[in-house]
Amino acid sequence: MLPELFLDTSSQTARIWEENRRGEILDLFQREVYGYTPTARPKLHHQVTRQEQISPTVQMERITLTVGLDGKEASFEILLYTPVQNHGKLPVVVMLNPFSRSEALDHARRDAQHMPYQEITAKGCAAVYALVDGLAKDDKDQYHKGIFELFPRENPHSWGVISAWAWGGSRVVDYLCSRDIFDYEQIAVAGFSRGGKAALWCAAQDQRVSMVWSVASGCTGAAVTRGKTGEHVADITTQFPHWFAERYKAYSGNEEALPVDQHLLLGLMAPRRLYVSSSSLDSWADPQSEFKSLTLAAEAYHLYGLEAVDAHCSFPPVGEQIIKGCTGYHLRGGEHACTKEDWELFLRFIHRHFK
Ligand code: GTR
Repeated sequence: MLPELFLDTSSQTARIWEENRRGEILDLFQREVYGYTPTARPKLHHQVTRQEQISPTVQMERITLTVGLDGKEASFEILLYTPVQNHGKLPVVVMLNPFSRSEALDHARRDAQHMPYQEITAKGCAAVYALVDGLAKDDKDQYHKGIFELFPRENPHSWGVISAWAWGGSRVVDYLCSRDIFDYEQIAVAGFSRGGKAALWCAAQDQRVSMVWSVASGCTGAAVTRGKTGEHVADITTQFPHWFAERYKAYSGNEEALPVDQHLLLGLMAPRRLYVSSSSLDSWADPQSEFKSLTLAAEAYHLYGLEAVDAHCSFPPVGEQIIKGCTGYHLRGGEHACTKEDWELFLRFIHRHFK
């Protein structure tokens, strides 16, 4: 049995959702799954380390974002791509990239499957490639350097590395909101795989994010945990003990006891825009369970009288995109990856919703 959006069926309104239930669900995800995000707001500084026009149409800035608290600091880099010709405020797509720095930069150099800035800027948007592993390395023995020196893990409900990357996404939003070239109402956050988990968790907590895209985020990302194929809580917490609150391990082989499931995480996006995509051969992530989660999240959108991909939509064939109201989905043919085809389909969704 999946947990319900509301415990009390007689009180299902957008007001009660916003004032009450939404916060309860968010708290459960913090306490039991991702851990509590620190509430202190350290000072954020930025330094532009490089600025160049990298093509006839694209300007690139390399920026270091640094946070400081009690004499300690942690930094990460972002690559910001803007169209050379730009009229008016720019919508932005932020891609959280938690993979190792050289791998991430290599992707960027190859015109990145992970961040095709030419195509994004050609659509009149800015693109940000956020190298959030600067805050916390994806390594169970090394992760505690960086942001965890400012905010250590102290108890079984303390934050883990997925939360730290998500927190980095919010610091990127802070930075964007300090520059008047961006449209603060049109900020999308995206991520692939472990980055997709972080993107969803960032958007769930930070309502300045107006659109989220998770690519093949799978277990503890978009996919409902109960009944999914492939990766389970036991696998993910054993292989990546640093990703979540320590408490999450208690649900290994005991998923039914979780007070939440991932469709509720997707529901936390309502009434904002939500896009999920999967790869057809990715049984570890489980496309069917990602799609199911999205259709169940529709209930939160319906509270606002908004349309969303719901139980009336069937699981699409490979290559087909479904967009219904505020949410969308596609299933790309192939392996676990984030490809140009994924971006093309997502850019259609952006085009529909951003100016
Ligand atoms: C796998 C992990 C998945 C997914 C993936 C990735 O090893 O089990 O949950 O995050 O890595 O990030 O590529």
